[in-house]
Amino acid sequence: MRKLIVLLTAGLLATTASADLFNDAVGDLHDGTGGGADFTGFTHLDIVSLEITNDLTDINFAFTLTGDILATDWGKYMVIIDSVPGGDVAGNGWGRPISMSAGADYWIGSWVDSGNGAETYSWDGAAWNLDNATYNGPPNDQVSIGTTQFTATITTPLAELGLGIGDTFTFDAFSSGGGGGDSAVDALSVGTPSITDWGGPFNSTSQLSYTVVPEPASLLLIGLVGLVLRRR
Ligand SMILES: [Ca+2]
Ligand SMILES: [Ca+2]
Ligand SMILES: [Ca+2]
Repeated sequence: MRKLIVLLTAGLLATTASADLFNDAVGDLHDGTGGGADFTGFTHLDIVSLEITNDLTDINFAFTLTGDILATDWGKYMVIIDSVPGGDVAGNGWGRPISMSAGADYWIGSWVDSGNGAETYSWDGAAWNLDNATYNGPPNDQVSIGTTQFTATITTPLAELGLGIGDTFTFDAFSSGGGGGDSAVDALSVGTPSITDWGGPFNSTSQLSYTVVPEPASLLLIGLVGLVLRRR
């Protein structure tokens, strides 16, 4: 029994440690060659990675950037999600020139300036609706953002993205500037420049996916209960 538990625990640690970190190339911003904008000085827009984690109620999207996001104080960090059939094939919650042609269903937009903030949106089949914002009062304030010098982490309940344990969704993540028409200066799904000028556009054909897992403690408990039942 003890050996089984040890094996089970080791297996769980192995599976939970790997699948949730999505790396991007470093230095993959357009450098102005052939025209357009030179983004290479904006290292706080250069995505290094996105780490996704969840517990039984919440999901966290943690961006790591090459440059100091606090010193620059104007970066925008966004996540687009395709989790159910249908969706918006041409746009997103912020009306930016960014799309996911497979059909986007949810959008998270965040900003690391003006005291930081974040919003979540959902597509209702005809339009994008703002569901939560850090500046709203309850119950429409179910999103938060935490920052360090090189990271921005957005947290929202799974339910606010229509997700439950066991669900798998496709996603992409982006950085951008403060102009309403600014596109995906960096996209997690591609390791080469995603756009050559601020206006883009960028359409994501991302194959990145994440499965909402039970938290390790719950998994272990389920496993142990299973073992006990089997032994009986
Ligand atoms: Ca990058
Ligand atoms: Ca969809
Ligand atoms: Ca990229």
